[in-house]
Amino acid sequence: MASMNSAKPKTNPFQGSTFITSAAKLSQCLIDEGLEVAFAGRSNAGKSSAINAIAQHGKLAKTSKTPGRTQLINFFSTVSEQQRIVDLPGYGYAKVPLAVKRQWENFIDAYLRERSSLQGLFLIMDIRHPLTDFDSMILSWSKQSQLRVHILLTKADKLKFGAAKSTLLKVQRDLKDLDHVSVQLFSATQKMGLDEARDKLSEWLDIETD
Ligand SMILES: Nc1nc2c(ncn2[C@@H]2O[C@H](COP(=O)(O)OP(=O)(O)OP(=O)(O)O)[C@@H](O)[C@H]2O)c(=O)[nH]1
Ligand SMILES: [Mg+2]
Repeated sequence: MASMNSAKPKTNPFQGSTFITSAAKLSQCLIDEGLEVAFAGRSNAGKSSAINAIAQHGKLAKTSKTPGRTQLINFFSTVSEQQRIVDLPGYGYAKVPLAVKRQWENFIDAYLRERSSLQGLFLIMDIRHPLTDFDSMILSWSKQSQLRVHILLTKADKLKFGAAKSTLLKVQRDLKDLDHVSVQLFSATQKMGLDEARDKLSEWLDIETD
């Protein structure tokens, strides 16, 4: 019998992910077929970096030190164009003109409400600022809409491990009554939590893993 120690490293089903298209309004989105998981969160939280880390592709989704960089909804194909990851523009970035901000936010709202292929949300939070008002709003909306949410507490490398772990426990405690929500630690730079995030995405996108 093969020993446990001989287990090969897991293969990454997201490694071949490619950009498909961007949309600035709902009518420009891809046909609403197949399965999608969208990455949502405050501006600058680390959504695009998380997608790149999961796909092991540094430049798949554009990242930036300047908040508000992702202004369009970007669609990525994973193992097929029917199993997609979607990078949403960040919520709540104050420095864009109010009219532009409203326009993005209406667009994200419409996408979240109307998209039938949406299987669940990856909600990205900077571990140093978890559960902002925006995050709480998304969580209560997702409960009403019966949409699953998986939270990545990202930039975990910015805290000592003990502090990161206690933030994880606190967030889990705060959300213990929400059974549609799960939470994990993550760091795009330290490649922490990748297997756990990939397993959840694979489950939601119906991708076979080894
Ligand atoms: N230390 C550290 N920095 C990170 C991590 N993830 C993202 N960053 C940094 O945080 C900044 C924002 O990252 P993005 O991935 O562009 O954030 P975003 O949520 O896509 O931002 P918007 O598209 O503007 O909403 C960049 O400077 C990243 O390098 C992480 O895990 N650790
Ligand atoms: Mg982004």
